[in-house]
Amino acid sequence: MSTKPILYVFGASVWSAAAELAAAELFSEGDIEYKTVNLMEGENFAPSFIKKNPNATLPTLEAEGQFYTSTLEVTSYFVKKASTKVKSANPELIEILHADNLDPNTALLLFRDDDEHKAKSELGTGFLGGRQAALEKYSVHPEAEPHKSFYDERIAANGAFLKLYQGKSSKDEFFAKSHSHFNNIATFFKGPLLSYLPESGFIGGKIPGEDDYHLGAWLTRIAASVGAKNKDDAIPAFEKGFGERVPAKIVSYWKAWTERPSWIKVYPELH
Ligand SMILES: N[C@@H](CCC(=O)N[C@@H](CS)C(=O)NCC(=O)O)C(=O)O
Ligand SMILES: *[C@@H]1O[C@H](CO)[C@@H](O)[C@H](O)[C@H]1NC(C)=O
Repeated sequence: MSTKPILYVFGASVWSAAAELAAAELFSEGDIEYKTVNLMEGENFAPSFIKKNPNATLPTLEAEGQFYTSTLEVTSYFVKKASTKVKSANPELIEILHADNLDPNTALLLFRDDDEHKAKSELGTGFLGGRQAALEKYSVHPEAEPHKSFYDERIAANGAFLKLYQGKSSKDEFFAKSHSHFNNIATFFKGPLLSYLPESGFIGGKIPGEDDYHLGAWLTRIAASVGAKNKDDAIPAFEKGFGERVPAKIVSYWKAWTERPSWIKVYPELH
């Protein structure tokens, strides 16, 4: 790459981890500059960041005077620029993994009953509260003016979710939504996912391809959201969470990823 690209990341972000896996697989330490955008503190809502990515999401890549504003755009750019050739993405699988019904961020924040609400309360109120404070702070900056509808929408949506987490609104509807989200993930995990997975190695073959960066990050977040704390307790956590023996293809895929230096680098902790 002619000039050094800047990858905007956050340690606990699932999609930023997908881009980081790609970067670690395809480039050497020092080829890319990393800048942290603290999502817990809503730094992504700074008007200066919205200028880079109008959706205010991570990952974001700044390279050769351009901004790449989604996970797929970022990983595709990396794959195109890398000297190692890897299998490019299957658009169908990418669309599935990024669809709302399997959203890994919702997987982390959902709660299906009062016990789960209680267990996630600190995480939820911390994250949503940090975002709300940032939205309110940034929305009154002079540079925020052109983005008024951006801030209004997010203040309303994030504010409603925060109220729910704080126990200030009825939780019944969210319990139901959480059940259905959890079931969508369990269903995909036990069924359709298997049709994309190889018997061994990666979708990309012996080494991860572009799909694998997305799926590796998605699967790691799902492991974390069913309670896994490290690579070794993920399979039992899936089993407990989804109530069935974990398919051999998933066991093999999990092992393949978690042995790789890239995964070990990106995941000092599961998230
Ligand atoms: N479809 C987007 C989703 C990215 C996304 O949701 N990123 C999360 C972190 S994993 C984020 O930045 N959330 C901040 C926000 O939505 O305010 C992509 O593929 O890049
Ligand atoms: C923002 O997100 C929407 C919905 O996910 C997407 O269609 C659009 O392309 C995104 N815009 C940018 C600049 O990434």
